[in-house]
Amino acid sequence: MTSNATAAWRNSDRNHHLHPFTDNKALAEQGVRVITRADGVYLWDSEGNRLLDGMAGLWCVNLGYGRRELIDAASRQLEELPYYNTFFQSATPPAIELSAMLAEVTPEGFNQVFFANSGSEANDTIVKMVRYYWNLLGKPAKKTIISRDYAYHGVTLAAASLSGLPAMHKPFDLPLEGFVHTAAPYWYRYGQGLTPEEVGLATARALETKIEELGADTVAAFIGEPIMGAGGLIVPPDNYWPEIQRICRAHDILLIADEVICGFGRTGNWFGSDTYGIEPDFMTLAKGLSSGYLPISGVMIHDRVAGPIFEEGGEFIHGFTYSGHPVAAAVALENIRILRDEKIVEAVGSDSGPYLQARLRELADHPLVGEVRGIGLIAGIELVEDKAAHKSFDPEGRAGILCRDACMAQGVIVRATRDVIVMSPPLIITRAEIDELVAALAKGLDETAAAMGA
Ligand code: PXG
Repeated sequence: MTSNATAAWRNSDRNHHLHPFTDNKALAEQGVRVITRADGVYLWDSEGNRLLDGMAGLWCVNLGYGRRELIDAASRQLEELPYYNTFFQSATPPAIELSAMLAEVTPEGFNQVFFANSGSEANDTIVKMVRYYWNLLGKPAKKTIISRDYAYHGVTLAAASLSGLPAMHKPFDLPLEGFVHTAAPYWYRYGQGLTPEEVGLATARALETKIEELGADTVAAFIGEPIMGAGGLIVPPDNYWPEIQRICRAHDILLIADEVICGFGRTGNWFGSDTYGIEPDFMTLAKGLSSGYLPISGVMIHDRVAGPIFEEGGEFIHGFTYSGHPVAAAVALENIRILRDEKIVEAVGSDSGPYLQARLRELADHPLVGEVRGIGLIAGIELVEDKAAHKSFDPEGRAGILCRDACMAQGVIVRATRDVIVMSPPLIITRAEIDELVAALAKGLDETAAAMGA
């Protein structure tokens, strides 16, 4: 039975609310799910259903829901000083303390941060900083930024241009000029008959070929997620990032690690760059920076590139009203303290991460499962029509949605991207909760196989 409150919410939502990444006409017919409260790894909807949140919201609620210290940090800061900006030669204590804390927890050589409010804004900021940097160095011809097919870097004009998903480009006349894409290190899709290392090397070398085609004197930067998230949980072979690193250095091209999903413990280290040995010039931070409790993002600027920007740039004519918002910064600061003091990242690396990965690999023999991949608390299961041939379903997407919906019917939220089922649960998930997630997946896979006639 749908309650009166739920019916009224559905009606208002249908009439007034345009949802992101949603077929709004189809949603209006179906009626929205209203999430009303949460605790730990669980959400409750307005009908009283309990849902295990296997996605940590949208890859962001790293500490889980209802952490008292985060709530208190926000309320204390709201009372003390709810807003002041970081323009006008001003700053607030939380913004200052957070910048020092970030210099401490990010890899060696990252000592400066620029604050924004979303991953998209941070990536947009990096695009401007890259142009600013090469203009300052007297190399204004270095403009093109190379990204990858399947990349997700956000939705503003520049961030969507960096993204490598055709559906994000076509309706909006993107990508903008100066944004090009190269192959992703997608072994399962490209690697029939090849080892992961062969695909790692070949896809990294594809970047070098692209640079040589364009001319290194016109290429400004390369951007990548350490593990690609929204594009289908693409885990790079171990030799991929070292080769990318070598190529960027050899051609004097800046390297940007988009840590929006991988940052703050997801892969079992503080950053995906630690896991894969990447030494970027810029890092994009968002999502797990505040466990999603309030919007805040950051651009970390390495000492290698900070010099010209600080010393020679003059006025940096860029910034948002809410850059370094004191309440969001206070929550982020407390969030990082908890991650550090409770050794949560270490636990993902040594306990919950390996446990999730091992349990998921028990599903690898299922007739629908082409590949189980992931590290730490990020994972993907690629569903295929023919395991031996690595053959995807055609058209793609139906198996993923069936499996996602079958999990949802059991009270477990996972996400389907194409036919890849992806997971990124809160980092505080217990072994028992992981068992609940995996049990739902096992049943969801069986139901999907039956529905697909496999
Ligand atoms: N970089 C990466 C790697 C992301 O995953 C962004 C940048 C943009 O962040 P904002 O805060 O502007 O959304 C993201 C965001 C999905 C999904 O369906 C993924 C994201 C956002 C919304 C949906 O998996 N990632």
